[in-house]
Amino acid sequence: MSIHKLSRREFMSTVVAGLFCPAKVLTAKSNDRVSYSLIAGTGSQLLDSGLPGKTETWCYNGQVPGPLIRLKQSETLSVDFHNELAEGSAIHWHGIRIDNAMDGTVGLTQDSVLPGENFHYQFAVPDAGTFWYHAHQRSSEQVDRGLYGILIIDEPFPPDTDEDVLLVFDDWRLGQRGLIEPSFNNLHDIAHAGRIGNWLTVNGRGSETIRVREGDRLRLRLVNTANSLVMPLTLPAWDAWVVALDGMPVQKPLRLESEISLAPGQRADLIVDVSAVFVTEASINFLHRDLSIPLVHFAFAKGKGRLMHQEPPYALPPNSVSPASSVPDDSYLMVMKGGAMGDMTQAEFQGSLHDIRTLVSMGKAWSLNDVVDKPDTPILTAPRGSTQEIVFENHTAWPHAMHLHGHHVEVSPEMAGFPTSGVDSILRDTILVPARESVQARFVADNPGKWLLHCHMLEHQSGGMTTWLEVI
Ligand SMILES: [Cu+2]
Repeated sequence: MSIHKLSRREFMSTVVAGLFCPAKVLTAKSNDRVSYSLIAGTGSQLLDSGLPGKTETWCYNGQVPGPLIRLKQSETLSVDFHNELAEGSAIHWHGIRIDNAMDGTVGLTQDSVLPGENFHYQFAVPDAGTFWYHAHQRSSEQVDRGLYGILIIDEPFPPDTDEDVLLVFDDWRLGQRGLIEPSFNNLHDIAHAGRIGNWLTVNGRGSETIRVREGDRLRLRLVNTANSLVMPLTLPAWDAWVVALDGMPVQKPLRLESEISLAPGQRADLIVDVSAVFVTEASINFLHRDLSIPLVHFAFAKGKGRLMHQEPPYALPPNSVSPASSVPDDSYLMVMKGGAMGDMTQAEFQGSLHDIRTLVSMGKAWSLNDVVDKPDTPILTAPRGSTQEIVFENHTAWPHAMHLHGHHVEVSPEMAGFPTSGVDSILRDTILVPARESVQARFVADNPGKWLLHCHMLEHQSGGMTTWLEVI
């Protein structure tokens, strides 16, 4: 199913009023501890699709995205989670270098939080940046239905900007009556590009409008929460720099031309200078085949930006991530196989070898080193403090967005999509491994525990592309 706009209605300010207002979610703030309450349940929301009625969702506190959680670097986040869904769930804090017991991975770090039950998450947030949280049980359906939200960790001294703008991009597969089309985890989606939607939203609605003035310096926080859609986004022809990727500051701001691409789970923080208002229209567009779909509109307001910058922005202060050694202690080759037009003929699943036909009949289509789904034992056991290298060798006809929990990995700027940046390396928690290509990733295994490593195209994860490693 291809992406298309079902209607081209302009953003209406009245839509905002139609959104569910969150219950009082920030329950307390004391010294360095910030408390929130998140309730997973059902909701309904206007997605501006042009189809009648609201879309029924699964969500946190009645809204998609869920409540924005925001605190300062080094503070402690305390979240009372209550599950009012009809099935078990848990919350993963994507990109946070977190205490393992708080990682929210059902079946690896915690038990499922069953209907009616509670779980208390509490952890320090070591890194400033743009992160997100989402369900991590049957993620391909739970996240797609809307169980996600954004987590912003502020720097002690944030960069001097006129506006700090959050833009959360998602795609939805809607049926005729505007309801979420329920064919989750069908084999076609699993074995191809995943569940690609037919309707795009920004911040939970059909489009977003940002008021800007000439001379404004904007910080844009872009987040791709889609199940499987890689999003190439074009920006207006203003001066723009990438200052952070997946929550981690880049060594120096990377000058951006007109486009940035985000794989599922990835984030980018940009500094954009509104240098000219003679253009009557400016927008952020999603590129799909020959379509350029405007999702974010910039509306020009009178006046001048407070800053009127002439100089490029400074780099954000780095988070304290240990640099990987140039010579890794261990190197692990991860061969990725499967999917349509792939060469997987057999693989191990639940301790037995199966041929591809049998695997497909069980909804499995992908393997990592010839193993489908996470094995009983970790693929590697890393001594704490060692530098580990993983070489992702993609033998499939599809790109994969590989996400490691609990750590960020270093990749070369070429492999991160910034070949001419002049920086040594780029830190990410989710790396896009292009079809039939290889990517080397290195990291210091300094966070003890059991960590999932999986494709963040959630249908691929569900179809077998998930494994785990342990840091001891
Ligand atoms: Cu994948």
